[in-house]
Amino acid sequence: ASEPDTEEIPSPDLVSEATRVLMENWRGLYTVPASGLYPHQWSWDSAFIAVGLRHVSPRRAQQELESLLGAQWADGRLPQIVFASGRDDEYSPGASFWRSELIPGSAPVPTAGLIQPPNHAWAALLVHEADPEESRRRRFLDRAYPRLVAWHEYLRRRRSDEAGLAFTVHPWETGMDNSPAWDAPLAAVRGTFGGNVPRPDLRHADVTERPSNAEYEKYLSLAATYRDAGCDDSVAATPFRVTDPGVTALWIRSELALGRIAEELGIEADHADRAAALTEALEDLWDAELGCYVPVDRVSCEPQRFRSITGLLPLIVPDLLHVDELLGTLHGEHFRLGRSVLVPSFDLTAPEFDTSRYWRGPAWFNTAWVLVNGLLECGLETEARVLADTMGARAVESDFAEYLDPITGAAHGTRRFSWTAALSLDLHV
Ligand code: 9WN
Repeated sequence: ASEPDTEEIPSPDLVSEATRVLMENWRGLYTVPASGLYPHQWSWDSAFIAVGLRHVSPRRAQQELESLLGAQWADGRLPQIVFASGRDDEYSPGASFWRSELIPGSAPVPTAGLIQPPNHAWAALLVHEADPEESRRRRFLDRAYPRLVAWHEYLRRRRSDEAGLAFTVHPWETGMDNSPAWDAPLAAVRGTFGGNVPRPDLRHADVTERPSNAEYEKYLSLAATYRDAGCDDSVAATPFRVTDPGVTALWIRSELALGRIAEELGIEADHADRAAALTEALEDLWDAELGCYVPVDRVSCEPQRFRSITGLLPLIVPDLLHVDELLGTLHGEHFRLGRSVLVPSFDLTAPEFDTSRYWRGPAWFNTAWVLVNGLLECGLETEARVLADTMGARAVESDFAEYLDPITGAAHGTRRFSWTAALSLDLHV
């Protein structure tokens, strides 16, 4: 008798619906994270989106990254947001807050001055691999590589501490805006924005799901301080300075991808050595008692001792020292892999845990995708498949929600969210 055929057949709903979301949110050269709430191009969103878009149109996936790389600053930074013209009232802070055209060395287009996590080189490699012929024909990697190298150089030269780890100067830079891990560093920031906090986001999302006004006061005050220093890292006295394990893990994975890209281009470079040095430095963030990596506040020099999703992302780093303990934490009561919905963004047992407020507990699809890759890195193919399948099912069922209640699976945030569509698609074609 023949073996039962258990091969996963991609769900037609997922593939066609996710493609539709990506087409709806495409703006000619890039994709918005969601129409309404996020009307511009975001940095790490674009990289995640390109990873899914490569299955629909490798050329569009290349353009997605190229348009972001086209907004690179002279110092190599890739900006958190590239602003679409004529949409200044729709998102705050927008182009009229940043006035990037007044800052020497800024991009040729209006952008924010902050950055986001460096997942771009990883995405560029995946986009190339989807259609190497088209990529070579368009000289995609030849053009992207020097810009990606300059981006990593920016992190190394302008944003690294003595240990070689990059620091972020704003919660937005971590991509996990209101994680409880930023509560203490943020509480120590004295500035406020004078109570006049524009919140166009609340036209599109429930007030209980977004960061609070008090947090927004700090966010805007920090951004204004950085902007007023010309976004110059050598002079900006940044009252928020945090080293983050998730940012570091993505940097390492991207540095390794740069190594592969250099090989493809026949360029000799030391990306593997850089990745190894970063991997060693990452171990400084290990917290043995909590069983995960933790961010460190570089102002107070205090580790932020919480179990949060950022501390699990190092699973994507090859040859990690504490992989078994980290897997134990992912499976244990704090995140309950397989028993909670996707992976909660924060420790389920902690008093700060919140089922619906943004990065204080809800489960996100981008971190689930990173962890699928982490499980694969650890050789746990079955577990990776189960998480990937859950992502696909939950994405369709929630109409591609921005994030989910990790206990009930209820949809939260905006819908038809681009990276939810892109990353679920990536795991199902
Ligand atoms: C600020 C776009 C971005 C994501 C972030 C997510 C959220 C912005 C916001 O949306 O942040 O950058 O307005 O809250 O936290 O990860 O890149 O999708």
